[in-house]
Amino acid sequence: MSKTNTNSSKMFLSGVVEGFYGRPWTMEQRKLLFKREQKWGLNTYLYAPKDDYKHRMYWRELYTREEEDLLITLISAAKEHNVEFVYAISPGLDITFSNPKEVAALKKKLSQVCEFGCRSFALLFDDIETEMCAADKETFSSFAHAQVSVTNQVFQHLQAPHTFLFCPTDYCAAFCNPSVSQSSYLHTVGETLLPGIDVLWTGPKVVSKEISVESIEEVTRVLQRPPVIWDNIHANDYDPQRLFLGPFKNRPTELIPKLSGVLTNPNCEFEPNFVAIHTLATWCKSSSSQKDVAMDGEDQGSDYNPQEALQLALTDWLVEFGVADQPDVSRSGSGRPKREPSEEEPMQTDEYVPGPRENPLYTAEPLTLNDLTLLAELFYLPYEHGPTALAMLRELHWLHANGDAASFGASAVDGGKAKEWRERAQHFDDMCSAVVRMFNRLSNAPNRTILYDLYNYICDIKSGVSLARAFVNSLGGRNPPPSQVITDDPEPWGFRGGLSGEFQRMLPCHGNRDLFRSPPASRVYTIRPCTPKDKLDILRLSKEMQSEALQQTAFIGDRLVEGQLAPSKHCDLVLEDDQGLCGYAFALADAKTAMNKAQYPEMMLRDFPSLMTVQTHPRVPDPNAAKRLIANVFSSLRDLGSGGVFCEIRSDDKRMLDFLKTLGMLHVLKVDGLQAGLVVMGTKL
Ligand code: GDL
Repeated sequence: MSKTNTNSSKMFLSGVVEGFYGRPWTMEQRKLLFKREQKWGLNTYLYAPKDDYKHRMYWRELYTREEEDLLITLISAAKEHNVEFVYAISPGLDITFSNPKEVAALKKKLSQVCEFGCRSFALLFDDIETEMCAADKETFSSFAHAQVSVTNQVFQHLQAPHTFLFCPTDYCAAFCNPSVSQSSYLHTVGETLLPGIDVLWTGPKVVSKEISVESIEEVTRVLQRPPVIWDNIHANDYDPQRLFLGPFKNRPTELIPKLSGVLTNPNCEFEPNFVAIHTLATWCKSSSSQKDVAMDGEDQGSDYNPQEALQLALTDWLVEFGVADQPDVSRSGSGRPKREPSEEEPMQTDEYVPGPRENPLYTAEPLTLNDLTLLAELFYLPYEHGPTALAMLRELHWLHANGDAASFGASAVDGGKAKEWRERAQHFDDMCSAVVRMFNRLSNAPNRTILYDLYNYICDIKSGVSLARAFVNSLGGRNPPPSQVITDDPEPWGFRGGLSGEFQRMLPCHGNRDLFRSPPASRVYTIRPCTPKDKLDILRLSKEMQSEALQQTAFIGDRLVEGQLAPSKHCDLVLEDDQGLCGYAFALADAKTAMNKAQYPEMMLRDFPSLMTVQTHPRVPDPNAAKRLIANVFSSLRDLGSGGVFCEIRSDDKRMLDFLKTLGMLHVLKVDGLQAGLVVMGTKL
């Protein structure tokens, strides 16, 4: 694709930046990328693998003869496919900008790559210390001046490279101090970087949810040139559990004539980038960009539709899954044996043919477009789950919050609720089955290379979904399969995530980010330890929330609120808003210490040894405030070694029951022999 841009006659750069941390792609993968880029109309590849030794850490080192051969082959492969190979170097970790020897080393390295046939270059200063060394401070008035000085010298040394890119240290709006328009760093870059050099920009953030036309106009003014977008929308190097298979999205195509290019820095795994790159290509080809050039910017709207672009990409990807391959048999195992039966000589092969009363041979079900759509929806975009994933989360949340309806049934109203619960549980189960089916078909797909790149992720989601399904079954009174039961001595997949998972679970807000469900909080709340001065306010809130009738039964939790029992360490928190105290949560790590008789069954206390009492005033509309309060207490209980916690609720305290169910952090426990008028809700920690 060679598209002109309204600002200059330069080619609009479109394609891929291999700019992520971790294992770089192989030469073969890069060649396949060039082939695909050409087929889809993309024109640029920026070579910038962060963890390649000679790109960043040992940037001064020249390439050996063997490396030279590999790079020459790669650069000419790009040329064969009409893809501009841009060689990037990241000297920022340790370069002394003011030392001429350092600048000479940089020039020498790039000259070497020039000899390999490369005509386009980039200097990257992302992700480095912003403090200059003493020697540089003596020479340059600012970090921007230091970077620009070296970049301009290198640019001139290379004598009119096709493309030359500069990645600033402040490469997104969030990094600019105090703002894009007032950033002295960006102003220096804009004013002093030579006009032939383009600047890379990731948008409002490192991983930008949206990139608006206004934001690009603003940065263009400061940089005095339209930027080339380095798009991290599909990058997954920051989280080993995430993969992004959703479409290129939330970048209006009206941006195209206002940019110098867009390069996507996608997932670390090569094969799953089929969607990221295919949909970017569709975006670049969309009519709004063509029209803008052809029709004098007349706004006719865009014909880019992310959903349609995704379907186009998945349709093409499905074909790839069907292509049998044998990825490096010597290293990674055996290829799939051919099993086409021959009618003429059936007995001359070594193939096993089952007898009449033996097991039939296993035949793999073919993967479908629906399977791939489901896969993409489960691994969608950084700020958005796909529609099916969202529906599964919503259903699970509802089934959990209304878990007690599963055992209703006496009255007509209850019966209706129970019916709804069972129907929705069945629907949830069906959605889980579809995930497992998709996993099985993917595992049997002939293309093992794609499968192996996806395997860890699909295995992880299958296990996550299976656990959720077992949980819903147990809420509904159906037994989960034995392997999924959460016991005192679980298998390692019952406590997922390793040490990092442990850390996450201990952080107060883990699991309550509600990134995809709740609107952002509109008021400011404080959660702090309770002090003796809070006592009256706590009692007032507690009394206000309970009617006279409700106060007749005395619970352990009441003794915590009234101060007759001391809460465990760090398990006494209050919630405050601008009007004062509006909530509290107290807990006892070992509830047994407060019991003078066998008030609760031993079985229950083994699983849920701790007790919590919680209250928030109805003037707090944001459930997240209460969630955070409770999550903090859970975290302290975990620190004290507790594996579970329960709350006592009066069965006629509908407000509290509804409130706790809405939070979705506790579920009603079915406990035999509870005193009348008491409901207990609990959760494992
Ligand atoms: C970054 C890094 C990039 C990394 C990405 C996502 C730029 C300019 N640099 O900040 O190498 O892959 O985040 O983690 O984006």
